[in-house]
Amino acid sequence: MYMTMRWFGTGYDAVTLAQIRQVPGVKGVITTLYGTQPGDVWEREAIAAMKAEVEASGLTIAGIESVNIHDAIKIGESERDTYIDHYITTLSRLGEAGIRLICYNFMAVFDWTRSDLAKPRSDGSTTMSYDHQVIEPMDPEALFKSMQAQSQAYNLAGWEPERLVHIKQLFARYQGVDEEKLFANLVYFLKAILPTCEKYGIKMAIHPDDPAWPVFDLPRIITNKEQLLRLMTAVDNPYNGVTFCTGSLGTNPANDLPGIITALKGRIHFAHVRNLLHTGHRQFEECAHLSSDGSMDIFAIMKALYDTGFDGPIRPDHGRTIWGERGMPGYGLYDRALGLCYLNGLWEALEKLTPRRGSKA
Ligand code: DNO
Repeated sequence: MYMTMRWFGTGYDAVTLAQIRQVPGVKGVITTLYGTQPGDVWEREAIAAMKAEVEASGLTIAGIESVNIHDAIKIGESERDTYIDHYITTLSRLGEAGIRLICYNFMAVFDWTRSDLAKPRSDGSTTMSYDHQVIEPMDPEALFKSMQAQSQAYNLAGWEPERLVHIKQLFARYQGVDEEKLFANLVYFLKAILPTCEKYGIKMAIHPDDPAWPVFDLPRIITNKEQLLRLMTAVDNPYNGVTFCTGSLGTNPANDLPGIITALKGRIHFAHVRNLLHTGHRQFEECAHLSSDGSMDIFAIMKALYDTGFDGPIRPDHGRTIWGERGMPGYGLYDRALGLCYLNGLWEALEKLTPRRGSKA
């Protein structure tokens, strides 16, 4: 595995590359051109500047999270081919810059959803949490406003204000897009872009839906093992792969995370590893990465990744807000750095206990 941290870019992230460089074992960052909108063609100069800045800090760009997908592609509207062409141009430019991993999602309207971005925990930290009973009766616009209000004035990934001011129209455009249609649109998109991915060696890694059930009756197509395998089979190409996000798939306690990792062997191109505490039906809070702080067996997850030969980028995911840090909800430095060290420790133990053939351990 290749240890990374997510970094949102200068001007967007409270954490600096210099700080990330000092976290033990970090080799690269996962970043994006945060100022771009879904559908934009990324400028070569902007890609080059992003790369130069990261490399000057002694790190690499291990992948992009995300190159977001325009709603016309998800909905299957007539302009989708134009936006797919834009996506292909962006992919080619990223490929020319040596970038080989793209994380994206195919969620309708909203990216990840939470009811509270700063819920106090008994350990004195605050954390992001979700309660379906709070979300479901809300008006989608109210949810958007509540996420904005709690964002500490940061731009939250996937909650671009530019797009979401048109939330009513967006919902109307998704009328009639059921799960089958959304899935077919995803397959159409992947088939169109994969020749470019093959040309540059770019691995596409779909991020699962977060949470793993429908919100506001919008269709959800990437929530469990069956759906992931269906996608892997429908576009059976090694460049069509998965971001294995424990925090998203793990929202549903019925998902056997190590089992899904085993089933996806060879198709997991990127891993987000973090823990959650289930607090009720469709209710959870984010906790420390340590297994005993939440509901997941993080050792078993890391072991499944190790045993299936995972060798892609991995990153700690959302952290609690601790030690008085002020930062983007879920993306402060301190708790993610603690999580990262724990993941490194588990991996070192796995390597030393069961060396892989050819491994240095
Ligand atoms: C939230 C993230 C998501 C994720 C996208 C991937 O913290 O997990 O915003 O990056 O869904 O496209």
